[in-house]
Amino acid sequence: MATNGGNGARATGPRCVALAGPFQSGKTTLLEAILARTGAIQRQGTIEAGNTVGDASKEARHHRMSVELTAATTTFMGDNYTFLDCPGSVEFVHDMRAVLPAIDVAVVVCEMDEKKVPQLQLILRELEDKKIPRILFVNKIDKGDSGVHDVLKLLQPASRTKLILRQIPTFSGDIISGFVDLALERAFVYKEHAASEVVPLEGDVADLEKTARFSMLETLADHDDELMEQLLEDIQPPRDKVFDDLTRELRDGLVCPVLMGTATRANGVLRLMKALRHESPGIVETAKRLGVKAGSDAVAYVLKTLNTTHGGKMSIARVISGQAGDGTTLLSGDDEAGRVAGVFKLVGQTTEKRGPAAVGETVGFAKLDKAKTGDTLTAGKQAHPALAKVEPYPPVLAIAISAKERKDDVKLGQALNKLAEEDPSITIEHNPETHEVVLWGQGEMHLRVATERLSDRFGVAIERRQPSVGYRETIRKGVVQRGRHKKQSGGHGQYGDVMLDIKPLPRGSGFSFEEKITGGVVPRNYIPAVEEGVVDALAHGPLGFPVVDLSVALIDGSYHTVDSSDMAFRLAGRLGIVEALPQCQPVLLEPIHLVEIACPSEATAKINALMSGRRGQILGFDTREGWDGWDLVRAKMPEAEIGDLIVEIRSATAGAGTFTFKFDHMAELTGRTADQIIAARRAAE
Ligand SMILES: Nc1nc2c(ncn2[C@@H]2O[C@H](COP(=O)(O)OP(=O)(O)OP(=O)(O)O)[C@@H](O)[C@H]2O)c(=O)[nH]1
Ligand SMILES: [Mg+2]
Repeated sequence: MATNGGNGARATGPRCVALAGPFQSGKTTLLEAILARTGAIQRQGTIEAGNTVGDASKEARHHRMSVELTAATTTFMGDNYTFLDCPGSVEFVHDMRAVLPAIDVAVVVCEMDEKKVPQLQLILRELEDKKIPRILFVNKIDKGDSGVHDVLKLLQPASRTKLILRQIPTFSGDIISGFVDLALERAFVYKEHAASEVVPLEGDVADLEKTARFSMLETLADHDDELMEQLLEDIQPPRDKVFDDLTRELRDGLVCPVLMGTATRANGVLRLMKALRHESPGIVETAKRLGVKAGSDAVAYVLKTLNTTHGGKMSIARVISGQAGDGTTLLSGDDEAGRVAGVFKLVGQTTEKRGPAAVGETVGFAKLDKAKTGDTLTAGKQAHPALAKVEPYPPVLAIAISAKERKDDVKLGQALNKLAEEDPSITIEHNPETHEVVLWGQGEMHLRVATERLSDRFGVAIERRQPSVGYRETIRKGVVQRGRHKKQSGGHGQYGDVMLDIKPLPRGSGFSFEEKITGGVVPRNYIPAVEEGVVDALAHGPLGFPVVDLSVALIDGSYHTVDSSDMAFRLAGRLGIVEALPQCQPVLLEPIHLVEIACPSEATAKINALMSGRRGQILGFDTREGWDGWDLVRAKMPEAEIGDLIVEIRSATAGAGTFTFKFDHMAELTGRTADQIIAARRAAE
């Protein structure tokens, strides 16, 4: 039974811990080390050998990176822990963001690498904003010159809360061979794949320890007056008090403790587990944060829902209150999410059937047909209000896709729905004008993995293309043109005759139709048909694109009492336009968007150059409000140039930069670029 953490007392019961952090920092390797050290697996696999518990999907193995969430449950000193290994790539960040509401604590795995500090900052900000307790784990300290001497100097700028060093490294020559735990005041030497060994704390190391411990205590004392007094009076605070403060200040997000280690050798892993066991909050605190009262009806949060290769659905969920077992019917909002057909313990893709899930546990619920990632599930009649609503970031890159074979069209539609249900950061758009199915996502790899899943998991082979740009055309000059449709073939003929006055309109006006018929030369009832004919013709102008920003007035015409019909007038209207437009100096229009790029300030100059190189018109830049060391660059840019803009922004900002865009206006485009676009359109037709 979980007990209240109180003011520092150890939380108990099942934990749910996210492993987050910048791209490739070693999260999946750390998960592997944790599972090996806690006995959930026999041997620690490696990314290089492709045998880790995380990243078990074909796509992840192939790309050697995490492309989705992995959940794995293990036991440590009698407690149950579920780790959520989150992808580090910004393109898959939604899988991390979606789990945050339901976790007790995040272990943010990072490296002593200046280039990755902006990415670390992004992740820490998200955790800070959502008030999620967090511990930093500085990984890869086996790497030569890991700069670990100055951890705080390098990493503090990434965190708005104070970092506190919980450990200092000890060296043998240039190599880190162990550490001192500053709360325990004990020195350890690392053993490969085994528990570190306690060694005497003496000599220089003891002196270093004193200084480092003092600064740890000073930081803790910022939020504890009693401790501050003890420090001022040179009184050694009791060890329990230090642990209580560490626990409370971590729980309240006042500090971010820093641990370190080497995931590949499982060094520092037991220390991390002990910190989680003794200092991290548990389900009681998390339920409180979410505003869930302890009650009898189960409330659970869907961390991720998956359609497995065998077609079954598995929803990874954490039970926040009550319990849920086989046969429980769960609601999501007012809809039924489904009936639990099996509760599973998850260790990556290995699943093991188990009994009902108790409060705090993270399990797989099978066959919740309607569950989506991020849903709040409730047993009982009354739905619990949503625990969180994590809006995905707006998509930044698109591809147009179609089934390779016509017969797979329906299957493709179903597969796309499933894809979006698993990953809300993918959106699907049907372009009614071009009939394209456009897949929007967070980047190149995100879309590549999405299309790989369509074929591997859902069995639909697809073709991908660049999506069409929303070009239009307009006219620069007016004309009065006659349109006459006359056919005399045997019996009943066809007759429609109109005179159209066509004029350009200001940009953004669209299209207007007016009739100025006098004396009934075109009978009233045929006029709508004329307009329809005009609209038909405007859908496809002489340059190949929809025609906008013009007015058409019906000023004259004639009819035939027997042969005139709606159809004949429609054709006449259409003909008039088709003949008129080439005389009106047609010109191409391209969509221009207002683009806002957020980037670390050191990349601003590069971003400016990048924008100018893509026909962008820089409007200016500002510091990004509330973001130390970041700028916001604003520009107007043609849609055609935005296509893969994100790829270049990311490469200029070590992955940290982002942008948003919104339609601004249509602009005339002439010259070579326009000629090429028109020629390409002709060729495509
Ligand atoms: N030297 C060293 N390399 C490590 C350590 N931990 C991980 N690596 C290597 O770093 C690379 C990335 O490791 P992963 O575990 O996939 O990192 P990740 O954070 O899960 O990566 P993403 O999920 O794609 O962001 C692999 O080549 C690992 O072998 C470590 O402690 N020391
Ligand atoms: Mg990973």
